[in-house]
Amino acid sequence: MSNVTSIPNRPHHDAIVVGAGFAGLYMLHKLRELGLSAQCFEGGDSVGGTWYWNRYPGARCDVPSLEYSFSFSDELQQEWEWSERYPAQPEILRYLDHVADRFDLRREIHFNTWIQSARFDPDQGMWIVTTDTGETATARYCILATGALSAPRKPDFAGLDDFAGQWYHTGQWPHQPVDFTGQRVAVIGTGSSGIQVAPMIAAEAAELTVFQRTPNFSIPAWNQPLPRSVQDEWKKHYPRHRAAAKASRSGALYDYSQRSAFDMTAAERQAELDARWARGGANFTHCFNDMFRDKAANDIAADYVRNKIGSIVQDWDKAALLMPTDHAIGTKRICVDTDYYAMFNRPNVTLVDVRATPITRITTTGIATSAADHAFDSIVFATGYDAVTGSLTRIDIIGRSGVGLKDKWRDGPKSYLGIMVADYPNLFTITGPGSPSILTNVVMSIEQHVEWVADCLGTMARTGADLIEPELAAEDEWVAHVADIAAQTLHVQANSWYMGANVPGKPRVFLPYIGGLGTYTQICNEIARDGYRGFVIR
Ligand code: NA7
Repeated sequence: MSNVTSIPNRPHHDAIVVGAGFAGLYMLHKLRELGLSAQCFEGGDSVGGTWYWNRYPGARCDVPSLEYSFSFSDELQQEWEWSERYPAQPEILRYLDHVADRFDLRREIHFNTWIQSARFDPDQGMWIVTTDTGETATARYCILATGALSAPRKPDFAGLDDFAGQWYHTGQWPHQPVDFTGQRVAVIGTGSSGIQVAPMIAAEAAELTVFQRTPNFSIPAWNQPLPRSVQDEWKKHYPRHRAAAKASRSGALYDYSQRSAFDMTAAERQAELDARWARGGANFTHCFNDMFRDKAANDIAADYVRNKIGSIVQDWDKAALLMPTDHAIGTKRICVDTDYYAMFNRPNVTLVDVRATPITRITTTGIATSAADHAFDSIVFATGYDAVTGSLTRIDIIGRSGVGLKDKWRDGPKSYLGIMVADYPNLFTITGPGSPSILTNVVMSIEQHVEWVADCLGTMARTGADLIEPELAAEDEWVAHVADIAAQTLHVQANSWYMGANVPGKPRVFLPYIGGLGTYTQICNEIARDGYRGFVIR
């Protein structure tokens, strides 16, 4: 890619792709199939996206390996061997490296390069992007494959610069292994990342202190080596399994109960919950079909998990602190763990309730709360992400009328189908806000989006069109629909990152589409079949 100082009359590329994780890699592959030239920009020095950055000990996907993988190439899904029920970060990264090599995608990726701005030039009908390395590139289409959980929330604690020890964010973990042996370590945050990293550190460090503001519900993973027979069976029936996953709510073959909690006897409910706990994983939250609409049904499952916490954690005060009571189970992202609750039985693990005694500052020697000073050698921030929108709004994106996307989204993201934004022609967001994205097995959602975008670009090429943009009315209608269906669930009552509640000042809007991947896919396909209803194509 050469530096472009003056903008040529025609685009340098047909498409610019931002990000080389699951979404960017598949997008590049599809663009090549369409015969379109593409340049991908990636901030890391290799592919992987979220799985490139999240290298913390214990990082593991909570969707089973056989499902959290591409389905677009049968050769790929047949040849790749998964080793565990749930894939650990290094294995996912190896898989994505393999995908990049197998489909020869690296030659179109510009690594170590962050996109700083993207501006649509209405006169030339092209996107002009600038990078942190001072380059400019132009393209007809700009495709943001920037990830939903890829903008880490920078720890905003006073005094951090004064800390004499080492500190880490789970989402920006060093490439070299970190040795906590003999150290006093703090973990701040008890979402999925904190719950995964803490038991690993507890096993290594002299002392671990977990700073918890809000307890989360966590279900055991019961992770294990993947039996040969299971892998073979899946590979034999992949087409059937994939079709079922794509038509499902979550893009994964969970066992969705068809029964209301109140159509079951107490004994049946207990048996259902026992079976789901024994099986482990996120499937637990699909135990009743009214789980997310009826608080009383949800309470039954939540009580079950609270009782489990009480039975695992020996110290009653700790157990009580670990029991979530402020939200319905599953309305904040459910966590899936290995030995998280049992870890609190170790003599070297302490739990600090920072809801009762907030962190006031980081000191040179550790962490000060309103109640005490704690000394540490290392601090691990597992404090999460500016989810779904953060990776988009940190780029200065300017549309046709000169309005920044950040300004347009001041009161919450507005997008048609989570794919395109009115006034931002030829700009596509893969798994953007208003699409099922993070509520699903995101690889299936990514494939659906990439294929829809590729079909759209193919149609445009065939018909000689070179500009597509959603109508404002279609966008408004979609945004209202996304909000309406979310309002029918308990999810909107939780202070979750789904709601933007974890980022101070972020508007409280339920970010993903909760109608399910299968339904969403049907809607997208109908819209395309209707001549891209709600879009203007020129
Ligand atoms: P999450 O789920 O957003 O968790 C972040 C945690 O950090 C959560 O427990 C927060 O408490 C806590 N937090 C954030 N800021 C603070 C401050 N200032 N003080 C104390 N505690 C704080 O992020 P994860 O990385 O764990 O997981 C993100 C997703 O990645 C996950 O859901 C999976 O989909 C994969 P809070 O709940 O806000 O009180």
